[in-house]
Amino acid sequence: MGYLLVCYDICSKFKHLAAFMLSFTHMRKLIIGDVHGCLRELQLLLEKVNYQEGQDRLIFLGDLINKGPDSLGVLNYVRSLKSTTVLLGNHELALLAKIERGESVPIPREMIAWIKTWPYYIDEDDVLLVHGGVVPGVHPRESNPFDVVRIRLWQNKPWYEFYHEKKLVVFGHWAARGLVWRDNAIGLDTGCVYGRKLSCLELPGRKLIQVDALNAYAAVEIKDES
Ligand SMILES: [Mn+2]
Repeated sequence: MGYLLVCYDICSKFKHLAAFMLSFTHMRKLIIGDVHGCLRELQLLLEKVNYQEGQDRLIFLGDLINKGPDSLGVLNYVRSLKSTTVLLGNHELALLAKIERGESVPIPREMIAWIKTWPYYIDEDDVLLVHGGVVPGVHPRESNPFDVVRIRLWQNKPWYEFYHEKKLVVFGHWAARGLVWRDNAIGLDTGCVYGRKLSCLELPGRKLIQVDALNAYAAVEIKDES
């Protein structure tokens, strides 16, 4: 029995050591809130976080496009970066819906094909990533993508008031609410396109890095529902 305990002890120490060593080789996850065409601010933010292409992993929470000055510029730029994942936001879903209806859009075809490959959620060991939020009690994989991408309120309260899992959820989409910083939920849409800030969360470590908007590119909508 004592021997087993010693073995267990050594194994668990090794596990910690392995995790510690891995932390040096592991990529940082840099998670970016709603960009909405704010190309210059995005470039400034990546400079500020000292983004290292090929070493860091970039994750965008969706809504790269619309409202701001250079949607296509942002798409081109993000597409040119390595190790990048982009989530669908409601603005990208609306774009894809327009195309489905046969309407013309000012985005090239190959860009649309790329957008169609974006997931509407990412579930990793340390974090669950969505544009809007988590429908209470339902994993995103079992939810309608439109709900995951759009949810803000549930029974008149923020959806995260009903989220009690340990796993951190990082989301965008709620510029009116701004930065949300809770143990298990972090909201990163800090309204850059409205003249506020563009935000990045660095994991591990939960470090927040922000840049100021260079302009207010869009007027705040009354309900800021999009
Ligand atoms: Mn949104």
